[in-house]
Amino acid sequence: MTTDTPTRETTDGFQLVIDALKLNGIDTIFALPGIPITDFLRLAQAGGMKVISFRHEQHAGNAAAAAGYLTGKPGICFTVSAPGFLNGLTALANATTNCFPMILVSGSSEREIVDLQQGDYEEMDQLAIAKPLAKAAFRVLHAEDIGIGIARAIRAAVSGRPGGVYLDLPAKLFAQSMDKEAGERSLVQVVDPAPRQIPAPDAVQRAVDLLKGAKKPLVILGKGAAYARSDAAIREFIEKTGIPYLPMSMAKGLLPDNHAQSASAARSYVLAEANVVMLVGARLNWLLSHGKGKTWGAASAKEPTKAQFIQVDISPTEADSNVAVAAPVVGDIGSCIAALNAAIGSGWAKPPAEWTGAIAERKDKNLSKMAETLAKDPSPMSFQSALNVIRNKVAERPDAIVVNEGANTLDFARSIVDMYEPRKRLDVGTWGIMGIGMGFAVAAAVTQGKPVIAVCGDSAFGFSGMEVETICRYDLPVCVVVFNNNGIYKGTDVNPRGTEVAPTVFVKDAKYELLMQAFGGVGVRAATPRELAAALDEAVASGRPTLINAIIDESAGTESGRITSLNPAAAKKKV
Ligand code: ADP
Ligand code: TZD
Ligand code: MG
Repeated sequence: MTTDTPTRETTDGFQLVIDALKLNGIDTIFALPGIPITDFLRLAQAGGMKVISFRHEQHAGNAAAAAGYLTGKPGICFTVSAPGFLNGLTALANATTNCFPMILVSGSSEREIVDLQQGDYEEMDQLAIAKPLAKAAFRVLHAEDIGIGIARAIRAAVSGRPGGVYLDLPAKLFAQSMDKEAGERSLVQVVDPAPRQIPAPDAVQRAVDLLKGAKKPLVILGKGAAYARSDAAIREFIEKTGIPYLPMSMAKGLLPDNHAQSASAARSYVLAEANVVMLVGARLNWLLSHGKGKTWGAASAKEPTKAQFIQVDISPTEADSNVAVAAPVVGDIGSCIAALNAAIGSGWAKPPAEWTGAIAERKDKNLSKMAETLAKDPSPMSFQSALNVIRNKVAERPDAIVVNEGANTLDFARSIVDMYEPRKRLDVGTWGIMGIGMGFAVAAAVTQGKPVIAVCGDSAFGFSGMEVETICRYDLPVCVVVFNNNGIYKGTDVNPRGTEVAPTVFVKDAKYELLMQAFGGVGVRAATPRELAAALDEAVASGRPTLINAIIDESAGTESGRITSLNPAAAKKKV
């Protein structure tokens, strides 16, 4: 005997994850397939999501992190368990370090087996491993909790100080089924995922009072300020107050680098001389010499600067991290800058002409020195003569996104290649990490739909070079320019024993351009600025995946680029 029970429609874990992401406006996934992610990615693609599949999880993760920074929505990366998860973890940790919002979602083995350590396929207690490297880490065990789990992950990634979030999804979860209507009801659309945080009026007033009397004020804009997307308010503040500013590398272009108040070309002077410094979305970490030492005009390395600090940041614990902060302003940068603009009012006196005049004088001197260097045309190319080509292209196409990694290739590009629009420069960030190149380039091309110019040292490029296949597969408008100086920092190191080559030296005259050709893209060797300019023009105009092998003088670099002082042996040798 059979009883006819009405068949109710069901849904499952796969579908619920897709529905939960879509409900929250997430339309792109960066990933690398394998059990149980393969089916998930197929279904996501069939469901209308953009799925970008990589050759190594680290680059999928880096792409998610860059997408998070560029869009303000968490970038999503899916990996398989244990080794796939571990490969993605570097990107998650790097995102957290840089305050980029991303979610690393990894499939995982069954809890019962993992917890008894019975040796499951790709067994690993991933949640425990991810926790110290992520802003937050969650696991979902039941299909009905997928909605709330994804909501929690999104909110954790983008609210307050953004960061990397890990979401552990055991393989069994994907196959769990539940009633379709109940499933739909279980989904959560996150309301106001990154709520504004209004600064206290007395904190704003304290900051304004300090700025008002300052003889030598300076504003430092960091990538937090770029991320905050308060470009107009920040520009209004800078122009209304007349205070000179310094952009940190990823804040370049937040105001155009040729802005009259930019003090970039007088960086050492303003850091050593400023008496009131306002940090906006920038930490006083190693990139700013911790606010101590000769960089800041102090007598010795450990001595803090005499300057007083105002720090505008969403994280209340950032103030006093390295030196005393006289006026912390805690809140989101948009709200803080709006409050500061209001508090300043109309009768604001601009900084003394002595200060701005002294800066202008140094700027002029340094800029004309740079112009002289850029005008030279040595053979083989110097970093500067090659970067002058990139500089001209970005001036012509300010909408292009520049990705930058390497040591000398990074340091020279940062000062030579001016940026004109916000969030157009992506680089090695807080860790100075190599290997972000192709992941960041893919994310920039996919999410912004603009030309991407990835300026990479030959060593740096090697970390993610296989992703040129990904760039060709998706036919992305990415032009990779490999600064080929035959090695790490330079190609001239010699092994004193005369056996194998020195550890920093690569195969001489390597034909990197063939890598792009291998997958159907354009590969060009460029030995002169003219050849480089022609290839770059063509690449940007055509939008075709291109790799330019730019031949740089192998003896031109310095060890560790501009951070030689952090490298005790090299600093001693003064190389
Ligand atoms: P940089 O390397 O450019 O100096 P950092 O990464 O050191 O920049 O600093 C970024 C800072 O910006 C972090 O302290 C972070 O808390 C802060 N931040 C990020 N987003 C916001 C925001 N929307 N509002 C306020 N502060 C923010
Ligand atoms: N590994 C990782 C992940 N990050 C790092 N920063 C390093 C190693 C050490 N490192 C640097 O700090 S720069 C660099 C390495 C290996 C490469 C420099 O060589 P390059 O650039 O060819 O990329 P230049 O132009 O030759 O200086
Ligand atoms: Mg090199």
